[in-house]
Amino acid sequence: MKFKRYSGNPILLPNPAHEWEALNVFNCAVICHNGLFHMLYRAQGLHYKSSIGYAVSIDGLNWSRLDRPVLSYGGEYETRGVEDPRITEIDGIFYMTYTGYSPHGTRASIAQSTNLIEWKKLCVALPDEDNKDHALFPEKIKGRYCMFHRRPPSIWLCYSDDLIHWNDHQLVFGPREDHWDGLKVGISGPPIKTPEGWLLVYHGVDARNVYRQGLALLDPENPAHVLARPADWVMAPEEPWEIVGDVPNVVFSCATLVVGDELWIYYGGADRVIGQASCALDEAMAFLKGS
Ligand code: BMA
Repeated sequence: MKFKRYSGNPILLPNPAHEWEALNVFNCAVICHNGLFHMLYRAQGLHYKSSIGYAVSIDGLNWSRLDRPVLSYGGEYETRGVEDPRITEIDGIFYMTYTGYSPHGTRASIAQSTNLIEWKKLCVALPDEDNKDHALFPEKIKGRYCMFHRRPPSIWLCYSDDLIHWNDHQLVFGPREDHWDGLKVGISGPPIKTPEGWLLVYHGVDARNVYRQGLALLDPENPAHVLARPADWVMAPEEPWEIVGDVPNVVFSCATLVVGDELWIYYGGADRVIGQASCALDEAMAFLKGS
């Protein structure tokens, strides 16, 4: 099973008219709300500091963007940028998990919004460690908030009562030696709840630094327990703009969503542009169950 790319890819390009997004637009979150697709995307100017831009769409393929970032870097843990947004709606509030980058390293940070444009920074969720690739589950599990994160080279999760203090860390899964995901793994977009369990799209990095996308299925009650993880990937860099860009050979997603009976992802191509790809949801589930 492989993801199919939208024929009009890439769907978003750097915009030389705006300094802050002149060089690269790439890893983005996308969420459907009130009949519109909302995108929060990572943008870089020539200084390589990232901020987060906003775009809106009726069909998820043709986008209009704001002329200014909606989240900018600032504060001790993000002096070098805010990166790789992922969005989860919980009880009517939107939470953006993003990476704060500074001389301290990378920090798993959270902001919140009620309208997807005005964002308030909430906390550095894991202040004492280099961490990234974190995303909230869309609902509480056994009464607590749950969040994926990445302690290199593996995917972890943890729990919280208040979204600020996080504990009970558990390993979900790590790299598989000599595979496409042999060096590092991290989640892509937030997980999707299905009757069979949590459907997770994740990225794997191999020994040649190629970033691909894969699928996993996790226990609905205890998502640290892996129910299925097929051996093969579902998407690898193939298009010229996925192979050549700012960082070569990268398809990197921060957005997983269900649209009708399809599973959609949005992804950064070679850390320079944004693309969309999809598959039938029942094909993804059959691929997981057959593994
Ligand atoms: C990862 C993240 C992503 C990036 C990828 C490839 O570590 O920093 O933002 O897309 O590397 O460069």
